[in-house]
Amino acid sequence: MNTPVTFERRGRIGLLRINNPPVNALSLATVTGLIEAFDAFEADASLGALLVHCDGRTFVAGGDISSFDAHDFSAAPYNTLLARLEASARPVVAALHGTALGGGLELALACHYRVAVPGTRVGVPEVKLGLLPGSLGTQRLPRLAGVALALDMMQSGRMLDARQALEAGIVDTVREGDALSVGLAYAESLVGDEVGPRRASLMQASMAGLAPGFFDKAMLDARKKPGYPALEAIVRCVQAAVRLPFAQGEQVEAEEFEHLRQSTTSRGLRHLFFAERQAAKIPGLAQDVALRTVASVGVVGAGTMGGGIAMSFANAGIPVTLVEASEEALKRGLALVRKHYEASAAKGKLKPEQLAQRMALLSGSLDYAALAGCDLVIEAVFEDMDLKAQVCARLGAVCKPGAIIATNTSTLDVNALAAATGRPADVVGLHFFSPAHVMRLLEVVRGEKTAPEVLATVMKLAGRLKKVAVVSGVCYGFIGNRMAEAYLREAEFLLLEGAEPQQIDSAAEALGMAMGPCRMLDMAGIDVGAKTVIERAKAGGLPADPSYRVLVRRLFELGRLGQKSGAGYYRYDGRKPLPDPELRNICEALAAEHGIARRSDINDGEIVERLMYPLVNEGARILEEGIAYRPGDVDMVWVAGYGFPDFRGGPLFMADQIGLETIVERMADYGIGRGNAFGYWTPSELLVRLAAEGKHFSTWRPH
Ligand code: T1G
Ligand code: NAD
Repeated sequence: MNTPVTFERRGRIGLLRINNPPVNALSLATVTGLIEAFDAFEADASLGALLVHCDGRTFVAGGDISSFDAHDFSAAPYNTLLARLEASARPVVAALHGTALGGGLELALACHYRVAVPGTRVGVPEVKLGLLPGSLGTQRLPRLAGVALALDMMQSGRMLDARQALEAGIVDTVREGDALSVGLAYAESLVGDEVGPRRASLMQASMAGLAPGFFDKAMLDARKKPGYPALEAIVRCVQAAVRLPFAQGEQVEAEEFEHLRQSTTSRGLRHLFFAERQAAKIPGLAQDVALRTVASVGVVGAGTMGGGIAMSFANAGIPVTLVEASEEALKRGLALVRKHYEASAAKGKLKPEQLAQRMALLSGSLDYAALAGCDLVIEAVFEDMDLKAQVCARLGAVCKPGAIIATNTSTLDVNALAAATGRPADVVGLHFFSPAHVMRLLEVVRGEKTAPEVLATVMKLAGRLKKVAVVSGVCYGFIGNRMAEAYLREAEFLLLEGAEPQQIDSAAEALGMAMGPCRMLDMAGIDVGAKTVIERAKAGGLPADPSYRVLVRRLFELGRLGQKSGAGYYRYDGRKPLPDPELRNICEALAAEHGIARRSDINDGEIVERLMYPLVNEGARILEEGIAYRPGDVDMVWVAGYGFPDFRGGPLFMADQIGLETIVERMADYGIGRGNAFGYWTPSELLVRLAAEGKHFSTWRPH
């Protein structure tokens, strides 16, 4: 087993070398190795300076996140080492390359000098894990880079590039070359010039140039995001850096860090950190499966989704051919794409030359033959089985051998569409989320005949599109929409029973949902929602419950299509949703029609339970059926595609915190209270078993 840290002499320089692939994370063994290496340096007085360098693709990218769950985790040994490093009477230099992040940047800040090679990025992204820098970063960074920038870096988690780090005083010089040579040369020059140590802890974190009330405003802003307590804690630590001696500031940081480390919020965000990376791994798929080239893409249908999908590829520098059914539709589609880009340019998110570049990557045609040379073709025509099967058959004939054919269907049978192409091995579902050029989630639907290399190719491609790809098996609605069905079903019943859209949405948003179910459907389009229910009814897939999602279908019949028609669950003043008494009338009529009792005692607690527990239960069914590989995949789908609060770790992680036993009990209560003729409140076998065994989704593994 390779030792993660070694120490050697390089002339007058001691070289402390870290080598813990893939990102030199600070595992326990690495910290132990660092301490031993520094002992060796201290023991050899003949050395003039110490260089801290990392092998591999990056300097230390932070503490080992997987170690933070350990109940006996402590940052103290590492922090003590950093204090010894800084106290060294001989200069200590850090040579930076790759991404020096979190505990890695804190290591560098404890050194006296920092040199970087071009391409280096530095940052303290702990806030993304619900944490704060726990190795004196909250005390040293404000002293080196100034209070305002340090606070911003810690609260945003954004990285600085080498030039910005130099301007900020975080690094002392940026030099071409490999980090080791640059570092050794710099250390040598310090020894040669007899330059002594320079300790950040002895510097002042000055408030110079900052407006009065700087911290009051920072604290007010932090409190606007109650789901992220780390933001407030960071303000308190930086205030300590300004107002208290270093050692007392260190104490404040240690207490805040430990409190956050044990918090459900941070555990949820840490869970998602690994869930996102695990989602990219497909069990049973060889690591070295040969990938197909994707250098040109075709999109059939330039509507809401087709346009956004084309933008996702153009944004990644991949040329796209859009094929439409009519000249008018093609023009409309391309004009909408240009409008989106112009809106980004107007916000300064896109330079004019970038806009021109991206539009130049897009071409349109009415002729399917224009797709013959594409490596990947994605169909995004209306959600109609017959139409899609026709389109897939044409693609099966037109696309070149080896091309991948994908469908963006939300709900239809991917295996049937694959069969329609006549080459099912080349077919996969690529379910983008609206707006496709914005939403990070990509559900990759694995058909029963999808070839391994097709799956591997699109998973890799997702990274180029900056998407989080999660694999789903074939079933109605895949992972996300299938769970959303249970969620939307209960939202509807709550409305028919007397709850108001604004009450339901504010209860969901108080939980942390980016948008409640009523506003979400109004934004996506009531027609889109209704059509999926109608299509499902046609395919005989609906429960035998005559009142099942009757409201969305009635709104569609009434032309209340949501935001785009000015009324849906709400009426709209522009984009502003306003309560609409007419909706209560519609609900009262439907409730009477279906014998549903109206109530006035529906509270937020009931709303959240009725929205979330069936959703969690459907997630459990999806796991036991093998539609999703891991609970983390289900959590990633909801966090990256449905605005589920990441600080709750996703619906299944949240369920573990609530307690599966409680969820099973509450579902039984609702089943009794509301009747369970259609099985809405029947917990899945997996949920019942885990609850009975006192287990959690987080420890569940497929057989
Ligand atoms: N701990 C453990 N594993 C880590 C890790 C970490 N800090 N960073 C990455 N990995 C694993 C990751 O799971 C994956 O594993 C592999 O490395 C490659 O990562 C005391 C408390 C560095 C920008 O938050 O942002 O320091 O899936 O796929 O896209 O104050 O990883 O291959 O098995 O993401 O090239 C602060 C987290 C920690 C940085 C590289 N640091 N990492 O991105 O590769 S808290 C962070 C990243 C801390 C101190 C506190 C990115 C990256 P596997 P990858 P990448
Ligand atoms: P849309 O109505 O906005 O666009 C569909 C486009 O397909 C239209 O422009 C139409 O002219 C074109 N078209 C129809 N027949 C065609 C043909 N034979 N050849 C070429 N083009 C043809 O619909 P949308 O919302 O973009 O949905 C498209 C697909 O994406 C559907 O399967 C839908 O379920 C799925 N989807 C939609 C959303 C969403 O939120 N809208 C999200 C995910 C997936």
